[in-house]
Formats: sequence, C-alpha cells, structure tokens
Amino acid sequence: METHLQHRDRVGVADAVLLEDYTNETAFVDNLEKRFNENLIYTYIGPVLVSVNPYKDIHIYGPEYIEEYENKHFFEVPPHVFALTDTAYRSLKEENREQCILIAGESGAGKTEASKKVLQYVAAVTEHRGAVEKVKDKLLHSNPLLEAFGNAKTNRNDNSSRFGKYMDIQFDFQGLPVGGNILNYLLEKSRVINQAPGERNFHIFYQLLAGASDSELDELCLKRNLSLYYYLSHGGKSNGNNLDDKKAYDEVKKGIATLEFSELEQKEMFSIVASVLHMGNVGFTEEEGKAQISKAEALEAICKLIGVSESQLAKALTHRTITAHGDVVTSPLNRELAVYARDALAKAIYDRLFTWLVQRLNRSLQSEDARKYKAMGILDIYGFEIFQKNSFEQLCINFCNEKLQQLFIELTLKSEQEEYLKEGIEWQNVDYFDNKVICDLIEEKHKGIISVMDEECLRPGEPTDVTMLAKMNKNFKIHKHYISHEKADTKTQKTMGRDEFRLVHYAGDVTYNINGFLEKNNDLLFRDLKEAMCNSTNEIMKSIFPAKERESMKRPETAITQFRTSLNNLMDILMDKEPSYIRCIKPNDVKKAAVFDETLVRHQVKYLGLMENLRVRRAGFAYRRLYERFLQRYKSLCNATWPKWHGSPREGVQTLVNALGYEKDEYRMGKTKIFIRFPKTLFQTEDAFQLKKHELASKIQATYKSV
Ligand code: AOV
Ligand code: MG
Repeated sequence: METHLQHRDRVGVADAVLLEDYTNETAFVDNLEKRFNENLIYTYIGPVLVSVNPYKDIHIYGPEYIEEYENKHFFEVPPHVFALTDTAYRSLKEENREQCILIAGESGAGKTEASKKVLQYVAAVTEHRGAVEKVKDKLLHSNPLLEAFGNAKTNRNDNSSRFGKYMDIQFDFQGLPVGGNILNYLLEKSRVINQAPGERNFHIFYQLLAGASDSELDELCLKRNLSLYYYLSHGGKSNGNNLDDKKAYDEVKKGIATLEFSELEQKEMFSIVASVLHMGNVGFTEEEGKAQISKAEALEAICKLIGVSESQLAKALTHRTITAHGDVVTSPLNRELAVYARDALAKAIYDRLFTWLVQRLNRSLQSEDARKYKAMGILDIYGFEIFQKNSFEQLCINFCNEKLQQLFIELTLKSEQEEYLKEGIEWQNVDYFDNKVICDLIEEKHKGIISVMDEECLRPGEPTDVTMLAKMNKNFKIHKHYISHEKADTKTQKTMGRDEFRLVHYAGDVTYNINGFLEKNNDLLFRDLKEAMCNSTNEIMKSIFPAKERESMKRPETAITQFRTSLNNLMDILMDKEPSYIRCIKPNDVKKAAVFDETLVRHQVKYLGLMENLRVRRAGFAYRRLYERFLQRYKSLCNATWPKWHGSPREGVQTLVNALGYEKDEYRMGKTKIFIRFPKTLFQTEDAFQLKKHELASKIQATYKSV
C-alpha cells in the first residue's frame, strides 16, 4: 500500500498552506506541477481556488461530480470549482449573504471556462421545473451569444473574451434562480477594423457567413466568401474553421430564440453586423485633397440595410462639420481622414451594438423585482497584460487589475482578521505589499495619470501624444512607481524610447508606448456620422445613436474616465458581497495538454500575488477545522475519545490533542475551531490516522477469517 507520505510526494498537497515552507515559490510551483501531471488541476490556498488549464477534457464535470460535491464540506472533498461554488451557494441560501466569485488570470488561463462551470453547477443543483428552468435556460444561452459578439481568436486563445464581464445570478428566498444581470466592460473595438497576423475579427462575422442560409445572406447583401471583406482580411490565413463557425451560428440562433428576440430585432441586429462588414469595403479616392467614395456597392448595401440615405452617408463620410465661435462650418476631408472617419464609425457601431446586446439580454433575464433577491456575481475579466508593445488598452486593463488586487488584499486580510476575532484568537500583523499607491498614481483626483491625460485631451490648442507624455514625465518625476525615459537610463539600466513611460505595477514593470493615447482617450466620432446614424430607420441603430447625444454640446467623457467610473461602480458592487476567488493559470504558451512550462507558471504565480496570499493565510495557522469535524476524523487515535466522546466537541479535541502530545505552541483552541500552526503537526496526526485505519481494517479482516 502507498503510505500517506508517499502519496503526498506523488500528487502534492491539495492545499498549499500545508507546504512545509510556505515562502518557497519553487515548492509552490512544484506542487502545482505534480498535481497537474496527475490531472489534478485544482489546488487550494486556504479558501482560494487555483486552477491550471489542462487543455484537454479531463471528465470531471459530469453529473457524478455534481453529486459528489453537492452539500459537502469544502475541505473534505478534493479541490474543485464545484466545491467553491457549492460553498458560495450555500452561504447565499442559508446565511442570506450575497456572493461574488472573482476569476482572474491571463489570457487563455481558463477564466471563461471556469465561469461557465460555476453557472453549470448552480443550474444543476437547483430545481428543474417551470419558471426556474426557463430562467436557467436563458442564463445558459446568453453565453454563446455574448461570446459570438465579444470573443475572437487571438494568438493566445482561440476563444478569447475581448470584453470584461460581470454576471449576476439572482436567487429568490428559497435559493432558486429567478433572473440575471450582465455588466460589460471595455470591448476591444479596434479589432473590428484590424487584426494582428494569425488573429481573427469577432466570431460573429465568420459565424454569419458560414451559417446563414443563402437567402439570409442575399438579404444582407453578403456573399459567403470571407476574402471579399476588407475587415476580415488582416489576420491572414487564420480564418476558417467553417464547421465550428457553422455550429456556433446554430447556437447563436438557439440563444436568440431562448432569449425571445423578436423577428424584427433579429433582422435589425444582423443588418447592423452586415453593414459593419460592408463599411470596410467603402473605398475612397482623392481629388484636390478631397475624398470621394469610390466603391458605390458597399455604400449602397449599408444604406439599404440600415435605412439611411446614400447622399447623407456619403457626405458624412467625406466631410466634417464643426461649430467654431457659434458658426457652423463644414469642410471636406482628405482621403486619409475619410478612412479614419469610416473606421471610427465601424468601431462605434459595433461597440454600441454590443452594449445594446447586453442590455437586450438583461431585459430578457430580468426578474420581476430584483430588489427582493440575493445575487451571486461572477466576474470574468481580462488579466494583467504585459506585451512587447503596450498601449492605452493595456493601461486600462492593468489599472483594472490593480483595483481588483486591492480589493483582494483588503477582503482577504479583512476576512482573516474577522475569523481570528470571531474565534477569540490573537491576530498578528502581516507585512504585505499594499498596491494602493499604484491605484492612486493612476486615478487620484486632479493629480493622477488619468487626470493628466484628460487635462491634455481637453486642452485647447494642439495637444498631442508628445505633449501628454511630457506633462506626465514632469508631474510624476519623483513618483516611485513611475519611470520616465530619463529616469530609466540612469536608474534601472533598462532603457526605453522617448515615446514611452513605465509603470511599476504590483505584478511587474510595464512599459507603455504613448502613441495613440490621445486619440484613443478622446474617442471622437465626427458629428456628421452620428447624425447620419441617428436618422437610420433601423430601430436598434437609432437607439444606439440617440438624438440627444447629437444635440448635446457637452463633450462626452474621455474613454479612460468612463472606464474608471464603471470600475469604481464595480468595486462598490463587489465590496458588499462575500467573495470567493478563482486564480487561473496557463501552463504553456502553445495551448497544449500535458505541457507544464515552469518559468511561465512561476511568472503568473508572481503576478497573481499567490505567494503573498499564501503568506497572509499562513501568517498564523496553516490549518483550522471545526471541533466536530476534527474529532470525527481523529477520534480513533485516543482511547478516551474512541469510539464515542460524550462531552462537548471542544473538550473532546482538547483530550485528543493532549493524548497526541501537541506542544503548546503548535495549536490554539478557538471558539468553534482548532487552529494548527504547522503542517507537520497535522501530517503526523493524519499519518497516525491512516495507520490506525489500516490496523483496524486488518483486525476486522482477521476476525472474519477466524470465524
Ligand atoms: P480565458 O477566458 O482565461 O482567456 P478560456 O476560459 O477561454 O480562457 O480558456 C481557453 C481554452 O482553454 C478553452 O477554450 C479550453 O480549450 C481550454 N480550457 C480552459 N479551462 C479548461 C478546463 N477546465 N478543462 C478543459 N479545457 C479547458 V481570455 O478570455 O483570452 O483572458 O481574454
Ligand atoms: Mg475569457
């Protein structure tokens, strides 16, 4: 028989707090690797679930697994996303506490898959009848729709979410799902007009072309051939997986039906998708510095699809109207600017269509009175990004991760402290890196990077990326977490370009290139184009380009300020809920099963802050268990407690640990739990237990034999 010790050597420990040296990153990564090699992709750090993407189907999500985890105690079953979900769900149902499940990790680490497992589990363990079933159906079917419009093939992930998602599942007082609500963040709209080599545009374009019937395509003035569309041509040969796209289109159609879209809504939605494709094919020539439309078919198709007059759209694409000193002036655009205007329009349309879709799903998911219900939220949002070249988008994404890390630190420390207090055990302060200083650097009012960027964007005169960077370099000259190119040369030896700045994020240094910041932050769409869209006969188009926006003379908020506001709202939502954490790790960069790239994993362990997390958890005690549970498991190790203890569980445990010879420093007795400081103590007890069990079994066998 394999001893407990040998077993542990082979498959590692299920909870990293039980590692002998909890400060040793190598040991932590080794432990993940051992488990990964045994197809044990889940590991705990106390209550935090770490998940390593297996890149293959490991058959651990079937009905027998649901059953195994339902109503079980978290630590008494092997680590699993179902265990985490079950615990959260029961806390919601039995203790009436709202929940949020925060999923983090880099692109391709398995966040979206994890979020789907959470939903799958909730759907499986709640009643299967009538109205409840319908709600669950809608929740489950909203995913393929969101993914069709919001996901794309990237070099990191074939099904990469290009937006952040927070989804609430709402439960009534009996714990039955009765509705839902989705919030979306920052869609990567630049993908609509351009894709990196090997990548694709959003799935929906390919799905539509592969899956729609000939007559549907005819109506949309589309042909099946992908290479006809400029906006689909950038990724090169990355395009077709015809079969999957066709299948996915059927899923989208099913989703549309389940979520009760009307015929008209469906038609209008696809008309808009098609018109974005046509938009890319609108070409321009230039005469005397003035742009003119060269390909009439594309323009005709758009106008037919969204009900806008050809002359108005043609003019809007080639002219710009501004109000200066009360005068309205229209001037022609050159070819370059016309292309820019066209692309800006395509991006805006798609981005707003996506938001419309989310709102449309929400209308369908809405429960009768949301205030009466308790929610379990699932956050599936982009992880920290460090690329070769980092731009405005990475700044937004990394800022978001700083905020989440901040929340994580606050809530983890808080809940640790609360537990100690509740159990009447003294709390020792833990040293940890508080990343608030970086959040402040970015978002502090009137002083932070966002303020400086906005000030420069809104300044009269001729602000440019260069002037924006100069101002930042000046304002943050002495900030410890901001490094300008001058400082980089002298201080860190890591040189950088004059058009770059570097931030020292909690997860590592990221060098950002300022080019395009101003334009992306301004996110301007010429007024003429908004006007044209708002005159559309397509109801969806009209609603996403409302007339009041056109009339408002006020400048819309900059992109990063809008993002900050929505992030801070999200933080408020999360702050009020009981959190559970899933930290996803990507084992390799080649999307392959059974490959564990240690360097890559180590890097993620670092920037997910897992060692920090482990340190906090281990600051005091590695292990804690309710007295009843501890006694139940180990009572056979002491004559006084075996086979049954008649006093209180606390006294039973005290008697037991006295008999086992626990030293005073090794443990504490809380109000309801025993706290054990060192893993070794627990392991010895566990080994003794295994031995005893073996002995008992042999004895029973021997008795049988002798009979
Ligand atoms: P992500 O959400 O974290 O990336 P996904 O959840 O899309 O990553 O996972 C990427 C791919 O890894 C999936 O399409 C699956 O093929 C595989 N995978 C992930 N988790 C599992 C699992 N538990 N079992 C089997 N295969 C899995 V991004 O959205 O790119 O940040 O923006
Ligand atoms: Mg994802």
